[in-house]
Amino acid sequence: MKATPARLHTESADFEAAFRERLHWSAETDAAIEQRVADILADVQARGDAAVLEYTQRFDGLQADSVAALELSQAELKAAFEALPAAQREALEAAARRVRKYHEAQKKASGESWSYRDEDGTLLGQKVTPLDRVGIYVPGGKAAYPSSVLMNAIPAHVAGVQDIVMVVPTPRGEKNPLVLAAAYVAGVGRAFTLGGAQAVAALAYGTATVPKVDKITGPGNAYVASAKKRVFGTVGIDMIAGPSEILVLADGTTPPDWVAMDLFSQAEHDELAQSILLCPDAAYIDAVQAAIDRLLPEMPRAEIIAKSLTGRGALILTKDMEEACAISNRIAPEHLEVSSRDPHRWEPLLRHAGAIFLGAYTSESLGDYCAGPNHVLPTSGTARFSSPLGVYDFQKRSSLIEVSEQGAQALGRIASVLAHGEGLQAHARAAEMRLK
Ligand code: HSO
Ligand code: ZN
Repeated sequence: MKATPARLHTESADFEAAFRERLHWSAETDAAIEQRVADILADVQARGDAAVLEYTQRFDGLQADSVAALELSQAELKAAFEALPAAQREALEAAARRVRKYHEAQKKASGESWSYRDEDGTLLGQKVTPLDRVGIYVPGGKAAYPSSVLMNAIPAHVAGVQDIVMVVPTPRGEKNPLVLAAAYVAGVGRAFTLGGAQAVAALAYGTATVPKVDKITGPGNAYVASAKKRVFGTVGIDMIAGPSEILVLADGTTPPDWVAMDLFSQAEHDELAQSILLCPDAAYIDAVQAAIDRLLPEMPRAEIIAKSLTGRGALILTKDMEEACAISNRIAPEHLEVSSRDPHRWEPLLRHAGAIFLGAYTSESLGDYCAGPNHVLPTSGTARFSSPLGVYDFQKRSSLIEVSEQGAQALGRIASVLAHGEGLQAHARAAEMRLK
């Protein structure tokens, strides 16, 4: 089996066309899926638990007498944690500690209320409050990631969310012990073995058993993504994530094997994942391709990696590191590794990326599990306008305004003029009545 990413050279005449062709990504929606999801949402909204139970039996082959019987108790989550091998228990706890510490710092830096007073005593500010209740969707099936349980639940917990409700599809009732254990470690309050559009519907509308939440976060398949889009507005959602991506910006000083394995690490997620290398050194690009050829046969997921690298991967030769940074900004990757001896020289040039990993030792994989920052990141170029999942996704802000008697004089005159300009008499008089 061969993994042959496209070889591109910025100086060649067809670079622009080849580059655009490689980068092109359409999150095309399948009309049949859209229709089925719309039907499921309407059905759950109308019939509640009964509909949820039927879909769970039909799609997950999971039989139960009631939705209540599909709830996992705290005791079961705890038991799953306690039954793990010590190494897994300790790794989960160590990861959780680091993720918690990072998000606590994030809350301190940008998630606290603030206010100031004008000279006339008027108080203005912003009050930050956590959401009351959030739903976390955890995929089951081929991509069941305990680390994602931590990455969703911990920031919610740090934000101060009281009720964290997890749903996880559990085909034929086969539970993933690490997922249950991660839920325990992360402080998930309630958990249900439900999945698909029916689980999203249950969280968005509420049923007799599943509590209605204020926001739903977490990745899922095409049905889940479509359901999240449709319930947006009834509840909040985090983002619609596409396949994973990594871009390595290399100056040629990192061992090529390290870079090859980092490219593999995202490619192994999904045949549609995208791994790209940008480098000004042609010999180094050859060395990375040689490492790919040598290491691929060792990989259990070689087939997925080969499809991803050959179908969507690219090794791009640039004029220099400056040009590599400029191209990286055009791509706005989910994960950006600056594999350089001098990463801080390039970091100021990098503007669009979900997460930036500096230096040869900062494998993206460490960020996926335990460095501390969130691994739920904007994909498909959306890092141009959006941010990692964070404490702020589980908070909201209210403006605070307290106008003093003196402040009402100055503000009243301004408001009155503008209100008359808009032809809104009641507005004008409300302001004028408070003038002395
Ligand atoms: N790289 C994935 C997250 C993940 N990796 C979970 C391993 N487990 C998306 O950022
Ligand atoms: Zn990953």
